[in-house]
Amino acid sequence: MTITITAFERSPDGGQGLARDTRVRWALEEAGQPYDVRLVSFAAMKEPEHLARHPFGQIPTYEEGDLALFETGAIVFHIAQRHGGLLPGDANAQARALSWMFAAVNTIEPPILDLTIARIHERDKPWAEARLPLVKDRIRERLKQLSARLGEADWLDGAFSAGDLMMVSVLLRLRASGLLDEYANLAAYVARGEARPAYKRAFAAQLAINAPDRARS
Ligand code: GTB
Repeated sequence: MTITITAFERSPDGGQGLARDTRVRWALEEAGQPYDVRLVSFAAMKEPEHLARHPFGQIPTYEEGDLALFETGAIVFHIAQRHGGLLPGDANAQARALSWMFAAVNTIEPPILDLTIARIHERDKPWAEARLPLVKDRIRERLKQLSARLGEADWLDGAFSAGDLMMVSVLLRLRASGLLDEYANLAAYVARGEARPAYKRAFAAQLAINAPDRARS
């Protein structure tokens, strides 16, 4: 059955792979599943046709036959359950991978999003500059804990899993801030994720849409 995902017609990041379709593409590449992409404009995302797929008018979405999904955590988990390559065989290890997926979107991603909000959406507020150190320290607190747990390991719990895919995808957004580089093992962890052939294919696919000139060179 054909899998179709949605992605930005033009991502604001110009192809840096930061929009969340990249993590879905990555999961599909790890699972060896071909997929089609329906590109949507910001205006089209708020139209009834897209809202039927995504109640919040966002990307990415996932369609397969009569199944339509939204939320990247749910989409990646669905792909991981249906196909090999993203979850361990042991039931307890699977449950732990799910914990890491939730940790990525529920514990690590919120303070990172707060930094985007502070830097971009609230930058004109009179208190924006004063708030920034607090926002960064909240991120540091989580990174310190995550760094301690990862230690010298390659991945969070044994072999690479959907938990790592989600965590690396979330941490990637921090690179420009410099915060990731304060934790050498986390920076190396993210680089390890990016070095995976499946990630490279996912990145190249979104780059071909968002910066076709760079993708060709
Ligand atoms: N919780 C949802 C999920 O995980 O699926 C969040 C989905 C989401 O935030 N989607 C964003 C969206 O559709 C795109 S990824 N935004 C449009 C809207 O809400 O109207 C967020 C994103 C966008 C752009 C960049 N960038 O350019 O750097 C990075 C991340």
